[in-house]
Amino acid sequence: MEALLQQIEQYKKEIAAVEASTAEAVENFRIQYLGTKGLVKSVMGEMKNVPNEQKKAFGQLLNEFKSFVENKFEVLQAAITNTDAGTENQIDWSLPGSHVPVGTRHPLSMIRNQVVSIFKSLGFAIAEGPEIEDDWHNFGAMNLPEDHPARDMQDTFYINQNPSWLLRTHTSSVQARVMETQKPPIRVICPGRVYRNETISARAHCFFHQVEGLYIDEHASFADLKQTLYFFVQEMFGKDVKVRFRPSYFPFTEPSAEMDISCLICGGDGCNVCKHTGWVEILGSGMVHPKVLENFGIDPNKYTGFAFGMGIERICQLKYRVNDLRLYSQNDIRFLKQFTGVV
Ligand code: 2NL
Repeated sequence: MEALLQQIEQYKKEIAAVEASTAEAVENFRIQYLGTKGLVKSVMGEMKNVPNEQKKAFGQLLNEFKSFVENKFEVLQAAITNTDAGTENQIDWSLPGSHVPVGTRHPLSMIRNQVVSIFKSLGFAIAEGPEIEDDWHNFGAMNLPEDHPARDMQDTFYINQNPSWLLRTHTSSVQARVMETQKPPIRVICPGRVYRNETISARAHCFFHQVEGLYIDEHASFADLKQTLYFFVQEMFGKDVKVRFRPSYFPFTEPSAEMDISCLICGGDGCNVCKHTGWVEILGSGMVHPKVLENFGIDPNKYTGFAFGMGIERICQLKYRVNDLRLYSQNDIRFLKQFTGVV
């Protein structure tokens, strides 16, 4: 009996001295002393060798010992829990922040926004309309005869379920809706996506983006058209840019003209982009055809108008030298991240 009491005192000293700084060490302590094959269990097993009259006193002693070990275990566990909480929640304010990638404006959106804001500064309003159109707003009202090649299935996407619907081939359809619902004077620009049935290549795509403009008032003249468009290119490309007008043909304007600007790439000396002419085509324009005005009940003897249309991709190609139309819709981050200007 005496030997056993001394042994327990010895264990207590040992246990009191145990240190455990990791969760693993604390668990080893539990297994070694409190586990099913641990020290406390084996000491408890000594009860059977104790004479009956001493069982009560000895039982108390053993219970005390067990509590002592359990207490030590709790102390060890509390110590590591505190340390863990400390490392997990402690914030190192000197660490660099985590990088949050920021997107960039799409180059076509940037150019469109610039074009729009230049015409806004001249008092033009922005008009938008549906991409799925009917024949009248897209073609008929625009003075495109029934047999015009632009109406061909080859060029225009018709909706299978109802071939009287189509994907608009230009944003003139939006201006048609403006003339339908508003009276002159009219000053609108219509940015938007348009569709043509083309085989996709570097130089052609089945959709692209346009900005068209329409100005209708009493006494609107070809001089107004020229001055408006000249102002636009100077704002868009700089004061040094030169312009020239060439006679052209569109069914919805008469007379019609295309506008060229001096080549931005070579400054007019001649390069691949301007095909060594020093000039690049930038937009189409003209005086609104009297038949188009009549289609909307606008008296061509009282009102005249000018209109123009330009391709956003074309301007983007000139400004940023993008040489493949497919890049605009491939969503390749290596392409898109190169346009970092804020417009
Ligand atoms: C081009 C040529 C043009 C128009 C678009 C237009 C609209 C109405 C009436 C008359 Cl409502 N004309 N739009 C006029 C001339 C040319 O676009 O090459 N676009 C990319």
